[in-house]
Amino acid sequence: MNAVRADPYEFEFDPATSALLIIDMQRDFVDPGGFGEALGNDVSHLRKAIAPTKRVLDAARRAGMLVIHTREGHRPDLADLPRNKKLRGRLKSGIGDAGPMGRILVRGERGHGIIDELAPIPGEPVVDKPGKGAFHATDLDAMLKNRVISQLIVCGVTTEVCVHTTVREANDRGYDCLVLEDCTGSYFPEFQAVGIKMIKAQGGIFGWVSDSARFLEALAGAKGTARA
Ligand code: C5J
Repeated sequence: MNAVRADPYEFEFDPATSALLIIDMQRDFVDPGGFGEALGNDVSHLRKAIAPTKRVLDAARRAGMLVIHTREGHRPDLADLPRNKKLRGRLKSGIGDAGPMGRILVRGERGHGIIDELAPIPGEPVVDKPGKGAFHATDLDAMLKNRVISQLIVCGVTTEVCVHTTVREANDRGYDCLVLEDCTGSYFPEFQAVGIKMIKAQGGIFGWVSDSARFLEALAGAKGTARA
């Protein structure tokens, strides 16, 4: 086993049974001019996660680890959009409406796509999820079980929403999650701080927290067990 320096204690992992899970690094959340910014959010808080996530992504690819990307969004006919999600926020322009980068959070639209810096490459599954959690109404659990994955290295946005929901879902399904703090982001610095704290509180109630540098150090020294 290899160990990453982490809180509340070291995270032991095997690259062959671990996957890098990158949550919702989509233009509409992260890029200037997208839906997130149109709602009045400062996307620079999220953009800080791009460079460290890219370093982790490159290293995971080199190590032969499974890499999975997720995107939050809906069918063009919006048949999978719950009414409460459509109505929430009383927005003038909400999900399914015309937005700055195409129809907001609709699959196939530019804003729904993953940012160029972290674009998936052939062979990397992309999970389209209609909810906040990556396990709800998706085949993520089956994909992980079929590949005998038991540990998730988690990056992405936003920390207190889709990252948290996914980590909680994963934890309840028996996966150990290591969240890389500098590879996550929230529009609200106070939510970022407390969201990260909550994961590792009480002996790691939802999982472990580390950062990209510590994970890269551990991966560089990892025993050669990754899949081909
Ligand atoms: C949100 C997400 N915040 N990916 N989505 O609606 O966290």
